[in-house]
Amino acid sequence: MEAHTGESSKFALITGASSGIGEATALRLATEKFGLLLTARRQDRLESLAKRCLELGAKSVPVRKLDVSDRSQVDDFFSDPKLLPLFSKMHVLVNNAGLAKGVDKMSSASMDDWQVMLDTNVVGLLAVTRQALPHIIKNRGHIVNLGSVAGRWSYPGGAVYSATKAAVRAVTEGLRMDVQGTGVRVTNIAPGMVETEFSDVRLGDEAAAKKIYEGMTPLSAADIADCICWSLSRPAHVNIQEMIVFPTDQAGIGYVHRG
Ligand code: NDP
Ligand code: 8X3
Repeated sequence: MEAHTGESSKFALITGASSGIGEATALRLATEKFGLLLTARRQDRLESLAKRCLELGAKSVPVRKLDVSDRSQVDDFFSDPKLLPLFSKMHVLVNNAGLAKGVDKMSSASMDDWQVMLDTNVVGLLAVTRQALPHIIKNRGHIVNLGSVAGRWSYPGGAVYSATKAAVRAVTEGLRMDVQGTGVRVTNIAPGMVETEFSDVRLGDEAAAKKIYEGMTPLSAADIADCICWSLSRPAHVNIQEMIVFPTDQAGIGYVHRG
């Protein structure tokens, strides 16, 4: 492990750290002695996660309530004088906060759900990235964006979620070009089915969410945290541009083997 691991002076900012992939990434980076700045809307969850991260070896784990879809919250967060010393040490930004809402086809889907997905997955990611960039550039850091296989292949009932993740992929690609020469790395992680709270949030029905993973072995949040941390730990001259990761039981979107 080289580059951005094992150095106590380095900070990672993770959005959407209160659950799933964000939480697993925090735990994983804690074992590598990162300082962590954990954000999400559910602050109580962040506080208990911070305790676990400290037990695992994280150097310092401040937490902040942050709704990435609220532009003024993002602006206030990045201009908080208490956080400025951390931003100046920020080497890693994990743009993980995101969600899907609904599975209805476009003729009957909710415009409100579309707005929430666009505001969170696209505008929220852009707002955080724009504010973080000067610090990341100064530190020759690394931005990891959570895309999805949905950003490459759309599916019925998933058009708008897929559009948001296609946008994440496009932004990742363009940003990599915009920062060329600064030493900054930009990575798109594109998972298939990962069992987290994602399907609960999408369907609003715990039993229906459980059924999605019935009879197959999905990826775990820890599997994706591994991919993120592996990308971060490559030497400074190696940029993992994109990682597409499916569970073995999922050959493609809609092609799931259930034993
Ligand atoms: P979870 O629902 O378990 O976690 C989502 C996280 O995002 C939570 O911590 C939630 O925190 C946070 N979040 C949601 N909306 C906001 C917001 N407006 N502001 C700040 N934080 C927010 O799902 P996953 O861990 O699976 O999802 C993480 C990322 O991975 C998402 O971008 C998702 O699209 C992507 N992904 C997930 C896949 C899967 O199958 N699970 C596959 C491919 C990609 P809180 O509610 O406390 O704000
Ligand atoms: C989540 C994966 O296939 O449910 O990004 O859209 S999928």
